[in-house]
Amino acid sequence: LVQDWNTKNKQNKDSVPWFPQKINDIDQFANRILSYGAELDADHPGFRDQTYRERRKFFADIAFNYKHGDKIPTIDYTPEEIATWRTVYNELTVLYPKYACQEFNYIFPLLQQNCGFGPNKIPQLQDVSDFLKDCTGYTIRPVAGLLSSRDFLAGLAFRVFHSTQYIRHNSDPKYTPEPDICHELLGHVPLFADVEFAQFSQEIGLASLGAPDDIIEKLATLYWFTIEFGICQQDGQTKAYGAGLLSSFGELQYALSDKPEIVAFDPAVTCVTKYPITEYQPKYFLAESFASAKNKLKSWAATINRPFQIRYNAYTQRVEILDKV
Ligand code: NLE
Ligand code: FE2
Repeated sequence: LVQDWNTKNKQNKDSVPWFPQKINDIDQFANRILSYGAELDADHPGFRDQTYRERRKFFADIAFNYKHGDKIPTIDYTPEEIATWRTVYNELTVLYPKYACQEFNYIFPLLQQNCGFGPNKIPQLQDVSDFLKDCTGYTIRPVAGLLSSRDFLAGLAFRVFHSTQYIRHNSDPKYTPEPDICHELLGHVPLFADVEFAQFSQEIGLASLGAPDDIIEKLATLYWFTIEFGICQQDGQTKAYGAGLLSSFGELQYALSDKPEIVAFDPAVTCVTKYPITEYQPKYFLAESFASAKNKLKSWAATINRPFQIRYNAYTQRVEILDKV
């Protein structure tokens, strides 16, 4: 019998923040959106575009009503939305052979063959979720906008990836500060199909469960400089594996030019580095290899001190909490 550790350990109630223990607990927090949900800020490129704002509201409602186990609704993307996708897709796919890491380039054709990736159609999240589930057990949940770091990372513990379903405003296809369907599908999805990367991402998620705020911030920063903006050496060349780079044809070229500062990836240093979220990164962390980034992060995560241990049970889709003695 699985006990609810959150209520059982009353003495820890104040010191250990609530966290999901089974996969459908995610329903309880997936609607806590920080920004960029249905309401767009005044500096957002779509702020003055009433049609775009209404469309964003439509997508936000789908995400708000979504419950674990539901099929993700199929979207009839408009010709304008498909045109934006086509621009992003065509610009990026010519860059990938030179700029993307090998793992990414290995998986990309599989997405073209199995999930309808191509310039003329925006792939449907449910199809992509089914594909990922088959590859690594990852599934997708639609989300209306940015979640808190704590909530977003908790999803990864269950191999659940929160994905936006709307597309960026057509006025600036080469870069958007907020995630959109191009970012999720072209940036994140390919590597979530990689067995080791999937495991690496889940480990960040498991490390975050019940962690204090300062650790969450460090994990979120590490996530930012690896899964979002990581670069690595491969065969003597610098390649991108971060999703924020792989979905922005502006930043992808900039990141691998001689303009930004490049420093060696070191979790202890990286985790306390500040970063901007609405412009190209001034600094990237370079891993000796993709595998090295994963190993270093794993070793760093192992140093986090928690009053309990956590292990994921994939049969029950629950986390098991083991008291330390
Ligand atoms: N800047 C990225 C893009 O344009 O695709 C999105 C980053 C989301 C964190
Ligand atoms: Fe992202």
